[in-house]
Amino acid sequence: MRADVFTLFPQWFEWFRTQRHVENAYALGHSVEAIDFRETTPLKWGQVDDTPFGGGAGMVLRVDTMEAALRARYDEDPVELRSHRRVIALTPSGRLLDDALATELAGEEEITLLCGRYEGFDERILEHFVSDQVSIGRYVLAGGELAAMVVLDTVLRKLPGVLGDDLSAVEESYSEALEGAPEYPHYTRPADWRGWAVPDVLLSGHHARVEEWRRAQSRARAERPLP
Ligand code: 6GU
Repeated sequence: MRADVFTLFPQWFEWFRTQRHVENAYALGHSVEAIDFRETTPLKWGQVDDTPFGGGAGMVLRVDTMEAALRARYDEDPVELRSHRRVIALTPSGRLLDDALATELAGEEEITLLCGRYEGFDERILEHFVSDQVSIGRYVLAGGELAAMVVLDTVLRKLPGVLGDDLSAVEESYSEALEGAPEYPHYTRPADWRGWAVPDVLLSGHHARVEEWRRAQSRARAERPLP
């Protein structure tokens, strides 16, 4: 996967890259590139945003700035780009990120993530340049950067070879393997701590019974109300 992230804060992604599983993804030929809107803006003094028509608080990312950034990168009219590439705007009101969407994106060779700041994007960006709007939850962040990192974190860990053990990403909370249910509980040594014992079945060495216990736990967790 090649992920391009358009942002006003490309340096934030340098930290993101230092995570073990992101480093692993790079070693396997995947990449995350952060691209600065200011470097291609057609406006003076690196201007990229402006005050909203009609008044109100905050600044809005300009459509001409966005078009220039996308054209410089892809050498194509961004109106066409979105017909053959996922161009994803991170917005608080977008499609909620879940395991199914992460799996879907992990199947793409190339994706583009657009991070807005302040009050967000000029609506014409969303209408004409973007194929998807994605949100990581119903609350507002100061910008799309952290949301983009959340999307990339969950997508990259699904790529084969990125986690130490590929099976880690198969049977986990909300995965198809667990029928969308939360994961079963895990225990490790010590087997007893202050009288808090690990369930006997996990120490039994009986693989089929362990499997059965885990499925039952996972299902029970799916049925009880969220904390
Ligand atoms: Cl994707 N962006 C912003 N700015 N805030 C958010 C979000 C995205 N998802 C939840 N809150």
